[in-house]
Amino acid sequence: MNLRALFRPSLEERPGDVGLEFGGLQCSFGELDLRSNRLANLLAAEGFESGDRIAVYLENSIEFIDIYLASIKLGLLFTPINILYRDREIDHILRDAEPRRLIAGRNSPALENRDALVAEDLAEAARRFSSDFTPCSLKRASPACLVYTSGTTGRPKGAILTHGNFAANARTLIDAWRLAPDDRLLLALPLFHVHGLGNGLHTWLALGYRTRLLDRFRKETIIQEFLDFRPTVFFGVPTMYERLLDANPDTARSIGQAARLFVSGSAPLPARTFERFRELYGHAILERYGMTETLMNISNPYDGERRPGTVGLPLPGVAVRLQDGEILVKGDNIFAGYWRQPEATAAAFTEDGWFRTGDVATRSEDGYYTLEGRRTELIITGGFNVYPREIEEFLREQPGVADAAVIGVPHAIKGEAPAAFIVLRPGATADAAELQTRCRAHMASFKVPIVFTCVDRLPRNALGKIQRHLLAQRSD
Ligand code: MLC
Ligand code: AMP
Repeated sequence: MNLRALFRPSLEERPGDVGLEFGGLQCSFGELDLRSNRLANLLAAEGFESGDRIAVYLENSIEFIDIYLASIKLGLLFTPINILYRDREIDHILRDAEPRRLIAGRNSPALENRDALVAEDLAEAARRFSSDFTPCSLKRASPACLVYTSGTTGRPKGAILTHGNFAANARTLIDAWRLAPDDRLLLALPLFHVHGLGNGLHTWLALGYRTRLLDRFRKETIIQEFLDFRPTVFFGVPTMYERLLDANPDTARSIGQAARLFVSGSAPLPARTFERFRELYGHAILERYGMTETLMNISNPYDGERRPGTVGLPLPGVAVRLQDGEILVKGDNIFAGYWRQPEATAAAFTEDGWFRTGDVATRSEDGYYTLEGRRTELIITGGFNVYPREIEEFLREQPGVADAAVIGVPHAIKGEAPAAFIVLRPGATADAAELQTRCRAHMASFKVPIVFTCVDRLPRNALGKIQRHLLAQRSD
């Protein structure tokens, strides 16, 4: 199955139905289909051919969806870029993916000093193109997306996700979570990550359930969006659920009565948040576990016990096993490899084809998995991933800085946040505000350390590796 076939029940079979609400506008499936046909014709005229990468730096919007659907029709590798990324991070992806073009929103920082197509201009220009388009033929193994993950080596790697990967994931979730055409989805996740794209957008287009897409999650207005739209289904990261705990009890109960299912993932959901949410909203949040490279692997059951602190049981179609505590997975959901990185790809799989997730877990006697940690030093803040090394490398390039280490420290709302330890050059003085400003200018805001601590030297072991656990003790 490919994504065009997956989306056929809505785009082609229910053209007259309103499928999407966005910013006060409504859009039918037929309109979405025709808009993306026009855009596909335009992009073909721009020289795009099957197999080309199309880099997209764009907020959630109808234009985002148009480009995505056009990309599928043309057989391109859709390459989304996190819109919180700044020059350094964007340039790395552009250099690595070598897209035919970058598309960015008007007023976006990605347009500065870059030759990019402006999404709003494209939407306007596409109106002059034909709404007939003959899509290219696609196979299960055809690549659909190139999604950059924060790399252990400090630089993000592109994960190649195929049509078959995404289709398998969407169908598995639809069955496991009983998603149905008469559900209503409030989609506040960014579409540039697989959580919003693979779980949100794909199940929407597979089922044709009414979806309200938000340009982004805003803590100030999210409760009102719930009251106004009355979704039955919501997918979120734990930080979103923390924010939802601010609702007053009557409001929360009313939202809970309209809803059927709340799902959490991308970062650990604290058991306390699970309990408080249940008290307020009357729902046991269903926690699941996934990864860019694998899409969804393990999930608490829809029927049956949703056990707080665990990520549940292997999803149907996903084989899971533990090797020395590490979770290994196999299934149609597992990606095709890292873009132009055969060695990293080979290292990510065992000889008999199991993908090494790098996550460490235990399994209860009745089969529930609990994530205990990670093999690498990944920090997850608000559901966004940060590798310390990337920030450390940047800090070491700054004048006056001799050495730097970054660790994750507990944060009440974001789960974790990065904190930096700095060793200054002889004679240099520390200016935490200045370092923070420099970080802000060059990296996504969620990567900027929340505190900078000066130390005489970093604790290192005999091999020269930073002993982060010792730093963690110092930050208590
Ligand atoms: C956050 N910000 C955004 C933004 N989201 N800016 C523009 N567009 C967005 N979509 C910025 C804010 O402006 C602010 O910047 C900072 O981020 C934090 O904002 P906040 O108001 O404090 O946000 P908060 O209420 O805490 O919510 C943050 C959040 C965000 C939950 C909206 O963390 C988020 O979108 N997380 C989702 C991450 C995600 O989708 N992960 C999936 C990865 S896939 P400033 O400059 O003021 O600091 C994966 C696999 C799997 O992991 O298993 O799913
Ligand atoms: P990403 O690289 O952005 O795809 O992030 C994937 C990582 O997020 C996984 O390897 C896990 O470490 C983490 N993750 C995803 N879901 C959960 C969860 N429910 N609980 C804890 N960690 C999670």
